[in-house]
Amino acid sequence: MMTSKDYISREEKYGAHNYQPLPVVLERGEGVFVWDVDGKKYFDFLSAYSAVNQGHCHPNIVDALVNQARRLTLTSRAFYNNVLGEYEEYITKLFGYDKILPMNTGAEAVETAIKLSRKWGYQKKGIKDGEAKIIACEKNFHGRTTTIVSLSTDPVARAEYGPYTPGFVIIPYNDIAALEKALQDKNVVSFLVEPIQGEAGVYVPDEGYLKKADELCKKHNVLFIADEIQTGIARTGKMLACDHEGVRPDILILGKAVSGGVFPVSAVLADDHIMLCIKPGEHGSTFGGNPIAGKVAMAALEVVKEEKLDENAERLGKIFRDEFRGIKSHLIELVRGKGLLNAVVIRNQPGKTAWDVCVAMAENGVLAKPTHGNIIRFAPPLVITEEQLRDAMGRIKEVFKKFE
Ligand code: IF1
Repeated sequence: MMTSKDYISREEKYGAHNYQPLPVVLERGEGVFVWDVDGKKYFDFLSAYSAVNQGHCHPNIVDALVNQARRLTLTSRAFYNNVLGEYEEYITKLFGYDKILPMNTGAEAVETAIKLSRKWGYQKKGIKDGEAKIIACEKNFHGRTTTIVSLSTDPVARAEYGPYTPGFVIIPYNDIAALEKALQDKNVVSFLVEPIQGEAGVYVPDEGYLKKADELCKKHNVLFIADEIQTGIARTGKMLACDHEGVRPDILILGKAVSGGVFPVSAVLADDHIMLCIKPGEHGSTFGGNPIAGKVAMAALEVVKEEKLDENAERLGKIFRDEFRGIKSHLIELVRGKGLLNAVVIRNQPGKTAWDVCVAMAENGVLAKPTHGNIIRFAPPLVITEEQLRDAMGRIKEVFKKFE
């Protein structure tokens, strides 16, 4: 019989050390719960970084996966398949865009948006070849490719991966004046932004920031690109975080929960005058647009609509923040977030760091992960009920009490 320790040391021995997981070995999931190899049950308050919004192993999504996998898994885009068009029609109508370009991972979709906005800049704005610039924000997180880490300001994600891709202008997040200044440069083609900065620690910008930024982009004929890979698909209480301010991005990037975490599916959405700047052969992917991805994504998005996960996230998010703000603990510096994307900033003390809190919460049946040393992200699957949320909150409170 393998123990948890055996599983962990095997990963340590044979796997690259590019992660440092909490010492929990999971083997099964259902809804908001996961179970470890010893049969211990946990609330999952990470949801695979907001990929599992629909809950673990949602039967409708798993059925879509299995049924399609038995018929046809992959054709490549060298041929048509009978699912892709159905999916394209479904998702473009759902989000209100002319076209989708299907990819697999979030980083690939961000790369696609970068390439697409540059193409648009050369073809539609008449920018001289090789001179396009893209504005991005400090503390952004858009993925792990060499180009994307080139616009990162986090040394952990970026250092020693150079030489870096040029053509990015970095401005402070949530700073309209800085954006306005950067937009004076005529070579700017797009502004790439997270509606809420996830990796930075769930940093919610001031109300009106996205709206104002979008207006400024329009005024300067610059594309507003929203990376909704983490904030999208009902996580923040609306289908898209941009919906809170009535903003419609020129280019919308989706990933993670588009598939309910069942399969890698990402998407770039835009209207024809932008999307058709890419011609046959100029971009693609072996797996992008495969029939499993299409069926899985349609099933996953239907679950979001049928189960009204946006409304649930909005309502339970408020309860979560109220309850947390009611905890009397000098370890808690502040609680912030929107919908069910929340973070708690911890005043780290020796033996009472965010990591220690997460280890103690795991022992008490709640899984969450520290980031940047002192921030804990709380993002349960959106299918969580009020009763389950209150149960989990009780467990979290016990941990903070213990640390007093
Ligand atoms: C890791 C954080 C979450 C993303 C946004 C693009 C991507 C991501 C806004 C890339 C990915 C991840 C990936 C994961 C950790 C993680 C994360 F901690 F970094 F911030 F979610 F909270 N845009 N986010 O958040 O998507 O290529 O991974 O599919 O890299 O360790 P991907």
